[in-house]
Amino acid sequence: MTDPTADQALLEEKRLFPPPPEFAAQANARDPEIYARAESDFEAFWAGLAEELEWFEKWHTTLEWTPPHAKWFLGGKLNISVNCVDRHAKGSRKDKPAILWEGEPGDVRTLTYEDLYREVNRFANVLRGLGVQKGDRVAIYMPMVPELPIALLACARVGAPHSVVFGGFSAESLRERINHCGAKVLVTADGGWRRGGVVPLKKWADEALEDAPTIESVVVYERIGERAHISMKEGRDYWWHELMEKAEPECAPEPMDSEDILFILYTSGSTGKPKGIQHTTGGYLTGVYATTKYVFDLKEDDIYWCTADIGWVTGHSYIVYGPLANGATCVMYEGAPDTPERDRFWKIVEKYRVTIFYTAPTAIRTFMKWGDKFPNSCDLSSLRLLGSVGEPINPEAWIWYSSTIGKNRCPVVDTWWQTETGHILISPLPGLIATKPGSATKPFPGILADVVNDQGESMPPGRKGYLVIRRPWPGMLRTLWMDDDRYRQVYWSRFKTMYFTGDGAVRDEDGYFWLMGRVDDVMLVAGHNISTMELESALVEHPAVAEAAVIGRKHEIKGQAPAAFVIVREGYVPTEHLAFELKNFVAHKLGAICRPDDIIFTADLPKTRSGKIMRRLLRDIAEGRVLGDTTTLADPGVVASLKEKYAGDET
Ligand code: 6R9
Repeated sequence: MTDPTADQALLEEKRLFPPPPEFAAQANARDPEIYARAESDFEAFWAGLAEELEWFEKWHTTLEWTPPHAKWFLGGKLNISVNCVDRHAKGSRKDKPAILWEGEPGDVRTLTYEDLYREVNRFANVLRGLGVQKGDRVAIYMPMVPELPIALLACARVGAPHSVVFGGFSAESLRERINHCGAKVLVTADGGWRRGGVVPLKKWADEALEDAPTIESVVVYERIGERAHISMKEGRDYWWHELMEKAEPECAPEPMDSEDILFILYTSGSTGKPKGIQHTTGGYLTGVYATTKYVFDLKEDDIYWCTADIGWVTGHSYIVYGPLANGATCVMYEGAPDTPERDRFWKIVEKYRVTIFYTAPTAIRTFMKWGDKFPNSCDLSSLRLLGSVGEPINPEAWIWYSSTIGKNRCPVVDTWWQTETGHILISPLPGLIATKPGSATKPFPGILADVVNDQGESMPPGRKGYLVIRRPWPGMLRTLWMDDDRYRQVYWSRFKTMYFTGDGAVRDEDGYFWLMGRVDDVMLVAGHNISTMELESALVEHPAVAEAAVIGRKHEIKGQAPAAFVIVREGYVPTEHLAFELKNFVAHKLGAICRPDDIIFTADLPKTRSGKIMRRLLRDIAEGRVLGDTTTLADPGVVASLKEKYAGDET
C-alpha cells in the first residue's frame, strides 16, 4: 500500500468546481469556521447539533470512549419517532407532505406529517398488540411502499429494534437474518412491483419461515391483491389493514435511552456470514440529522429524493431518519428506472419538481449508457443539488452527472460512508468546498479521517494507504449483533485505536480524499499497487466504453495481471481490434504496467442488489475457480454467461 507512483492518474484530475455563488450565499453551512469550530471541540460540536433535536431528558455526558466501544449522549432519553414525526405533525408542518410516493404502475399517494403520525401510531399499537415489547426484534421484508417507513418508525416508537431485509433477497437470506437476530414478528407484503412483474415476497417469506422458530406473527400488507396468489397461515399471519382498522390511534412513545438499539442491519463481510451492524438511538439520530441538514443543504421547501431502497443503509439514513428528522418532503418511488421507459426517473424529477437528488454511480453510468435523450426530454430545472453514494464515482460519470443532469448549475456531493458508519463521514459541504470530479473531498466537520500505512502512520499527500477514522463519531456502529469479538477483529484489530474502514485512499496536496475502493480491490501487478478503480476510470474515458470492472487475476510472473470486463456503449461493436485499442488506451493513459492483459466484453456485470460490482466473482471467473456464494447477486445468470465467455473468446 505504499507505492508512490500508482495514483498519479487520479491526482492529475485538476478540474475544480467552486460552489456556485448563489448556492453558497444561501447554504445551511456557509461559514467556513464550522470546520475549525468542530475541530476545536468535536464533542461540543456534536452536542450542539443534538440539542436541535427533541429529548425527553437531556444527556449528562456527551461521550464515553473506551476503545473500541463508544457511547454518546449518556443518560439522554428520546424517541426517534417523536423527532421524525410528532414534532412536525404537532407543529407548523402538520399539512406538509412527508412522503410523495409513486408506485411503479403509476399509482400515487401523498402522506402529510399528520397522516404519517396517525399511521405510525396505529402501527405501533399493532406491534404492541402482537406482544412486541421494548428490545424485541422485528424483521421487515417489504417493497418500497409508504408502509415500509411507517413500519420502521413504529418499531422505533415502541423501542423494538428493526432489521430490514432487502426485498430482493432470497428466502434463505431472509431466514438466516431472522434467525440470527431472533425476530419475533415479520412485517412483509403480498408482493411488490418490479418491471411490471410481481416480486413474490410473501411466498419467499413463507419459505423462510419453514425454519424460523422465533417468529410468532406475520403482518402482511396488501400491495398486489389477487395476482399475488398468496396463502395466509391461520394464527400466524394477519393482514395489515385488518389490524390497523382495530388499532387505537395514539401510542405513547417509549422513552429510549440514547444507547438503546434502534436497528440491526446486515451487511456482507468479505468472508463468512453477514454481519449484524448494530446502531443505537441518540448518536445515530444526531448524525443523520446533521449530515442531511448540511450535506444536502435541506431547506423547508425542498423536494428531496434519494433513489436507494430502504433495504440498504442509504435508505435507512437518507430516506427515512435523516430527512424526516429535518421535516423534509421526500419522494419515494417503488420500482425500476426503466419502467415503463428509460426516462422514468427524470419524469419523476419533472413531475414532483425534485430539488435534491441522491443516487449511486452504478445508476449514473447506466443512465450514461442509455444516452442523453432521456434526461434531455424532461424538465430538470428544479434540481439544485446532486448526490452520489455507494462506490467511487469515476470522473467521467461525475462530469456527465454534473452537466447532463445538473446542467452545470448544481453542486455534486460525493458522499463516502458505510453501513457501519451510520451516516456520511466524507463529503463536500456544498456551499463551502470546491469539488473535484471523483473525490469525496473532505471529512464532515468533527470527523478525523486519515490515510495510514500498515504501521498506522499517516501517509503524506499522494501516497496511498488505508482509510481510517481516528476518533469516534455519533452514528458509529456500537458492535455486531451477538458478536463483539468479530466487531473487534474486523474493525479494530489492525489499528487498535483507529477505526479501520477496509477502504484504500489517497490524499492530495489540498487534503482532498480520493477513495480507491475496498483494499481487496487493489491489485499488485509486478510489485506495483494498482487500484482496480483507476483502471476502470481510464477505460470509461474511452468513447466506446459504457462500464468497466477490473480485477487482478493470478499471473505467473507478475503476481497479478489486470483483467477488464467491459460493456460497450450503444453503437459500438466489441471486436478484437477494439480490445487491442482499449489495452493501448489504458497503457497510454496510465503507463504500460497498467495495460490490461485481458479484455472481456460482456453485456452485463455481476452486481449485488445494491448495485456494487462483485469483483470477487469476476476474480473467480478469471481464475477459473469454482464460484463461491452468489446468493446476493441481482442476476445470477450474468455470471454463467460470463464464465462461458471467459473460457471461449478471451482476447
Ligand atoms: C453507504 C454505503 C460501504 C462501502 C465503502 C466504500 C463504498 C460508499 C462511497 C464509496 C467511494 C463513495 N463507498 N460510498 N466509495 N466513494 N462516495 O454504500 O454503505 O453498502 O455499507 O458500503 O461502499 O467501499 O466501504 P455500504
